Amino acid sequence: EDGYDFAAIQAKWAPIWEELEPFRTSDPDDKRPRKYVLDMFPYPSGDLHMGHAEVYALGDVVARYWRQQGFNVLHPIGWDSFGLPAENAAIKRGIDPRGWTYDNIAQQKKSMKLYAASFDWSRELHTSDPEYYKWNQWLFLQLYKKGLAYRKDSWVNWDPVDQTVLANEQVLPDGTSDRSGAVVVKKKLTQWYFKITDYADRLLDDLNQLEGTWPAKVLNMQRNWIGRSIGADVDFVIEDREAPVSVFTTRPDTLFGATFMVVAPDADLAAELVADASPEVRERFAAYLVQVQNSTEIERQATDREKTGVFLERYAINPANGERLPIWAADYVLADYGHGAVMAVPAHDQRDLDFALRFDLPVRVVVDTTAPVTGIIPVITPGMLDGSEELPALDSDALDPAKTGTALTGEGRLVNSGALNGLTKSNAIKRMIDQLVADGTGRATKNYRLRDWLISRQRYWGTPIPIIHGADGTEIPVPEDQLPVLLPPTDGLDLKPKGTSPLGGAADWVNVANPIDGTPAKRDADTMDTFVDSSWYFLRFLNPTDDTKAFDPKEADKWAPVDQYVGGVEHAILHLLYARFITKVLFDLGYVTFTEPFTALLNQGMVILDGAKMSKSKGNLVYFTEEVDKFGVDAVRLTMAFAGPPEDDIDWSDVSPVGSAKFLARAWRVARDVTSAPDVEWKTGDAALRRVTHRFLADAPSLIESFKFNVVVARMMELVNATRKVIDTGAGAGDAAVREAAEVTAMALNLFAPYTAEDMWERLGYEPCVALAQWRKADRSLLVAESVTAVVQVDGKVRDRLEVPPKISTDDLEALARSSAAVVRSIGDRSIVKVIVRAPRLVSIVTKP
Ligand code: ANZ
Repeated sequence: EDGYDFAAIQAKWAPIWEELEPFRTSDPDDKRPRKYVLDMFPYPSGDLHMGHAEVYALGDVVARYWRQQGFNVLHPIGWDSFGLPAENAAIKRGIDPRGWTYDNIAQQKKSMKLYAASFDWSRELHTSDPEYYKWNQWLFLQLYKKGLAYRKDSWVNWDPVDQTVLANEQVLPDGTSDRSGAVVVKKKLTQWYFKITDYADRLLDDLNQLEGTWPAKVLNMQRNWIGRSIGADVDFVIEDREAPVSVFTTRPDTLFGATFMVVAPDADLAAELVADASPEVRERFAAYLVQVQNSTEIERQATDREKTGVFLERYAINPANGERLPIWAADYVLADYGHGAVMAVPAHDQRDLDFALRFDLPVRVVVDTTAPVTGIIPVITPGMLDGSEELPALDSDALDPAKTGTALTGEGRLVNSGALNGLTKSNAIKRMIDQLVADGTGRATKNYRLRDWLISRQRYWGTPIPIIHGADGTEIPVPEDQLPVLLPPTDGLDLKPKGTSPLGGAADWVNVANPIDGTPAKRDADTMDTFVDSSWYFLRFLNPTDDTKAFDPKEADKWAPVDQYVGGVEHAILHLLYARFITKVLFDLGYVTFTEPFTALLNQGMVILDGAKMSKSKGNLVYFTEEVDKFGVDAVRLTMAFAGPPEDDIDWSDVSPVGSAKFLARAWRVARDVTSAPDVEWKTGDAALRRVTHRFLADAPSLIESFKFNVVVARMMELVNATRKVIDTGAGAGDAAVREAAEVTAMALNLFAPYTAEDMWERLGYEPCVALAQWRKADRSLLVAESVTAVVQVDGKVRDRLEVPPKISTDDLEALARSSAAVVRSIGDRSIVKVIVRAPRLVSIVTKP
């Protein structure tokens, strides 16, 4: 009874909350304003880890806070339960991925409940349930109908040993697989894509709406990923070829400086152009292509790598001046960006210059970067103006890219460029585009780094793609009333990756009658990228058991978009981009009335140990259950909040769950010691303690809203110390201010340490749940400062600062100032001619000798 026992407190309150369900958001007539707080849902691999402990502690502060501010808060949770780890575990142990997944969910759920995040468990969902993935299939069909889901052949990274497609991230810098060690090759496969590139402009422009509520870092990462370039397409006539070849350039102003053309060796164009070359060149090209296909995109774009390439024995005609330009194939040009071909301007592009110097190709300067562009000579000394010093001579060698090896990329004025001569870069770009348009040889265009989203996977544990392939090659969407297309059981299936989907081996499943004419047909055997599942899950939480629609647009109007999204920065690009894309598609289809899914985003840092990311292989794992067993849920949660700004990494070796536990015990003992009754007369209490309490009440909300959780915890520690002082050495445990402080502590501790808070709340004489108690309003009259600083000046110089009551009278303040030792000393034997008093802040004394 006497001591703080976190285990007993947890054991007492967990079942009570389970029964009361205080966080269920279900009353349709609730008139309070709404907040949708969402934490990124977990992938159920094993038990919860410390990263989960952090995100669910921090997201819960926000959810609990808005509830106490009078909002109807939706705070759901579910499981992102399709994916590779389950499948790999299943292959390794010869078990069903279902069993592995749902066992892990059961374990995580148990831990999550113990961890007491304030979730509405009635809305729990699993993306691997047919009730959920049916709607992935529905979503796919909506995109398909709009022409936003399509199939195409594309080059993928292929691991010939594991017989599987690899993501770019799985290919090591030396070109081998991080799984099997085999040299990764490129293979052309037919894959499903979502046409996210159609939304590139909107995905980029709408980021402006998120300025200030999303971390600047994430906005930048999204902008770079989309990577919009403004420029022009220029058409080059190719000798002995009917159709011209277009290139994309951001610098059409440099067209007169183009001295050769480069095409990507792995583009179809290269193969076509080389076909007429000499046998020796054809052979050289073939060998080069193999080498190129064994390198990654990152390697190909590395600037420190010696340039390689093959001359194709073909020529292009420069549309600006009719010059013949040799055409080369080189791997620094990528097949799937722009048109897979570039006009090379070595004087002004470093990659082109490196290439030109390596293969002895001409370099022609067409922008004089020493020329002033604003009409003002940039570097000038007074001596140059009066003629005593000579104007610096231009060292043309020092600027010649062919000699320095450095391309001239800066601003300047055009030279060697016919009608463009003398123009600045931006004017020359405009003039050149006008000319190209007039000649019919080019046009202004935009290009994006963003590629279409490859969504098909040749794996088992995912959502089957709802398409049937007719014998004649037609694609027939599965009629919506036949959804879901259920995953077949794993019995008899070989799940081992082999480049074709394991589902293809389920004969009963894959062979179907064509829904149109009954002829034999086959189901598409690929499954969807699990990022499809998580691209719209925030909408499914609104009515997760509705089997008639993916989500209810009326509920979406009420709740969405998500007011506060919380999760790791590792999802800064793909997940957020995909969710933003799908939201815009749903907007265009008329299902939602907003275009951005997450109004505000909080990224928490990582939990690390001794400065390093935790990982099994490094052996530096801190286990969630061990920490919770040792220190208690509340101490772990409080430690997460107290560790520092949420976006910083938390080094678990630097923080002190022991210290957190001690503070919690201290707070708890305050509630235990209170002897006054709940209906005590507040105004009678210790005035100084009341001021601390009300200042906390006034300050905490804006601190929470700006995510300064650590500061709020520090202020609570201050409050508890002040309370203890009054109990032990002041008015005592029966004082009204002590009760008030204890109640405020319990109420605020609910944000960080819900078990301790609930137990305090009960000891203070209240029914559960403290989480539903409303945030007390600060009594503003108690916030007035006790003293202000008055400045005393003598002849304009500050001579003293006095702490005075804010309501001090003019006369009293003048008297105080005149009696200040520092003032008396500075006046000396001079006489005072004037005293100006502006109570309570200023006294100004003017003297004369
Ligand atoms: C001529 C030129 C002259 C260029 C100059 C740049 C500077 P961003 O900004 O990334 O869009 N390029 C075009 N397609 C390419 C491809 N498939 N692979 C590699 N490089 C490609 O870059 C656009 C520039 O990258 C284009 O402008 C083109 O080189 C090159 F002084 O054209 B530029």
